[in-house]
Amino acid sequence: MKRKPNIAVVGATGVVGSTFLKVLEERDFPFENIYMMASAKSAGKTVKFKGKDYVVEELTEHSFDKPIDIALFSAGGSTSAKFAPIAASKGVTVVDNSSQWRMYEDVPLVVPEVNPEDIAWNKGIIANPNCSTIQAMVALKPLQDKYGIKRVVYSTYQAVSGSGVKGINDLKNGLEGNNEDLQAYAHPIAGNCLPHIDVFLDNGYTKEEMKMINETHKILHDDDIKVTATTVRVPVFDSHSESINIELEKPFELEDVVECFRQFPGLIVQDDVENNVYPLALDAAGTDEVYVGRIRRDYSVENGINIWVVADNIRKGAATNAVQIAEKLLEQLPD
Ligand code: 3JN
Repeated sequence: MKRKPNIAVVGATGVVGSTFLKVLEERDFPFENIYMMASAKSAGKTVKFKGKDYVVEELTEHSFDKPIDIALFSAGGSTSAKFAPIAASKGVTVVDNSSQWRMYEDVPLVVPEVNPEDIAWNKGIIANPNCSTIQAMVALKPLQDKYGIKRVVYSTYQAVSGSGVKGINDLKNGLEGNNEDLQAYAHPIAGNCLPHIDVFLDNGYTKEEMKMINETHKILHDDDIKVTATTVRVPVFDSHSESINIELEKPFELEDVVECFRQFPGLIVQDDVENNVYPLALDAAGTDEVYVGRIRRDYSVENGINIWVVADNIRKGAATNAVQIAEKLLEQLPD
């Protein structure tokens, strides 16, 4: 790379936005200028980055009049709907964490370990997938490459941090015995499992479930894979866990599957059941990798395999994935 980019963080004061800053700092992301932006409500607050205080500016139609190369957005779908096209029209490449643009045909949906080649055809907006999709993709891609995938069944166990501060508050309050005044959920989350993430759709699925199904097809470039999902909120603060049942196209040896997981970037095998070793939400929290374990044959179908996949939903499931996309963009930055 020849010069350092100017970057903007949109939604800098939110749960994902503040993790953008943490991850950019940890990875020593190169930059010339960095601009912190948020809605009028949060404008004027200060955020710390690399030991310096930055005043958050209000996001407006003119925010991208100054030269900015890359903008990381995590400010919700309606903000992205309005401001990402404005930014893109001014030459900014937007990496957007919301679902707003994910299924648009001219918007790449990218997990850098899985389909980095899709970044090349962006037209100014690149979408970050849903957190539950991202970690599943990192585990499924090596299987798709080696054996082909016929069908996938997702069952998720999702942390309350996926619902932002309100979800975290509902669990904290519930653990203290206060299940009144719920902020995020229709029922108490402490001591409970809620098979209800995002809104219900006419087909009986939740929006979260349909995101996983549709995004899987787009990222793996194969609409013929049969996919179904049940997404469940559990009383865990950080990291999503997923049971994934996969029917492969070709027969396999279990040890070869484990080996192809071991070889895949960003994926760590934790599978030693004799010593009670398997991926755990508490261990994954605060890290950037995806963990896979409980790797075993599914004897109920031909060429079936069951796995357990865990990752930090705010880091790999959101901020880290977006920053990894931005790192790939650096390679294409013009002089
Ligand atoms: O609930 C979770 O664990 C993940 C939540 C994701 C989410 C929450 C509100 C709005 C999304 C998303 O990333 O799909 C959105 C959205 O942008 O639609």
